Amino acid sequence: MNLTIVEYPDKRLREISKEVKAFDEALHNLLDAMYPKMIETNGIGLAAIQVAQPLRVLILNIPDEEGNQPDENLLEIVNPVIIEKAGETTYQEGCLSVPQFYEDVKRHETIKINYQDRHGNTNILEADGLLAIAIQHEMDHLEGILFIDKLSYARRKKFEKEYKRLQKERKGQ
Ligand code: QAP
Ligand code: CO
Repeated sequence: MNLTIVEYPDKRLREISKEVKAFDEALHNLLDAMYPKMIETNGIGLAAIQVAQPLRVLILNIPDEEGNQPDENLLEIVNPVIIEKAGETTYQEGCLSVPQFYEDVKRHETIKINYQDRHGNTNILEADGLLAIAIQHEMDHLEGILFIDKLSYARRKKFEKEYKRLQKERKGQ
């Protein structure tokens, strides 16, 4: 499976992803292809819609204290639902689909989610810190929401201007 990252302003990023009902080889092939793509593009989180697959699937591998992302820290999350949330935290976010732009976004500080693994087994996960932020960011993708949608009007305008400049620079390369 050869995947490419879909980048803003591609409209496919606005699709609402569909619940996974078949925990089959096709799902496993997708997950198996998403992981190397995320690592090779220096990502810590990736939703399936970012590789043009509108399914409620996301993966995460939050770097450890040394900045490493060992394979055993990979989290595969299917059909997630937030069942509890508390607190507030701000973090300077980025996104593989919005390259080279970073801005502060407000999120819940801790969350509890219900989700399924690649085999359809149900799990509960309590998260805080960067993991909680990353899960919320990736779950937004399932609804067609990007972190830039959460910026103030002024910051969004600043983004649009800066992003156009960055795109021109990248084309010129
Ligand atoms: C989502 O983001 C996230 O602009 C994952 O040039 C963001 O992996 C979770 C990336 C913030 C928690 C906090 C972005 C790579 C990677 C770029 C990413 C870029 C190269 C973003
Ligand atoms: Co993203």
